[in-house]
Amino acid sequence: MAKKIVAGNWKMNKTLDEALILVSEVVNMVKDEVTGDVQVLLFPPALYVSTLKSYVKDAPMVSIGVQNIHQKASGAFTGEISAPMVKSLGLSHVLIGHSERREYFGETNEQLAEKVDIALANGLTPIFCCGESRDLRENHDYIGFVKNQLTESLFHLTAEDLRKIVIAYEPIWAIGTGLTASAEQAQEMHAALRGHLADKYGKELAADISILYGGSVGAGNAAELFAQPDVDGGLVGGASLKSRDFTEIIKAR
Ligand code: G2H
Repeated sequence: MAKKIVAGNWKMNKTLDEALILVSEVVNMVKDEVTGDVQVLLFPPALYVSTLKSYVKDAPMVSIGVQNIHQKASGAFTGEISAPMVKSLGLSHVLIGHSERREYFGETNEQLAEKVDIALANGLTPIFCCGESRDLRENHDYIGFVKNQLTESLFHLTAEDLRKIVIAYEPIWAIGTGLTASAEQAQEMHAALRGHLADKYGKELAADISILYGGSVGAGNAAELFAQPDVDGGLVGGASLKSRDFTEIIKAR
């Protein structure tokens, strides 16, 4: 059975003071209002993770991660952060292959396979992001395209390692646009991806992989999306910057 996860991707938003207010509010609301089995992940800007980590220590449901890592362990890569650095902070999760990284920083499936490997080698859980553009959705084999993202970046893994991956399906046309995939569109892709995992790794393992939906998830649409049988939670951008909205989304899982 796949674990329920709601993750907040803060992207490049919030000053430190604003981040401290947001994390405090989220932790308090989660402690007061969220019951049951759900993992809450926060992905603030990397500059803040050490500070923010101490704010979540009393909320076992909440963990902090980073939005990206470099594929090498160390070296002359100005401005980058590595998996061993993230591990050394005691953090557990990393976003890999968000569409904004793919689009603005030219990250390829091959490079993302290396990032997945170094994350796993350092005990980090990759949240592997995938998804198609609007053109692909309207004119091409969009399901085949997203399946191929998994094939090229994940299918070299052993079953034991694949089990440690979380997948986030984020149709690019729905990211930050206010357009959300309908619950049916999300379910169609999630079921196809789970089937793709099952073909390679077996049904049982595929059923245990959390597949999150991302793309304009909000307090108003989360419940319907999360009610789909193959949607195991969400990766939330804009709405994760508002503590009340984010908490309502967590409660909807
Ligand atoms: C997709 C999502 C979070 P938003 O990028 O990763 O952002 O919810 O703002 O569409």
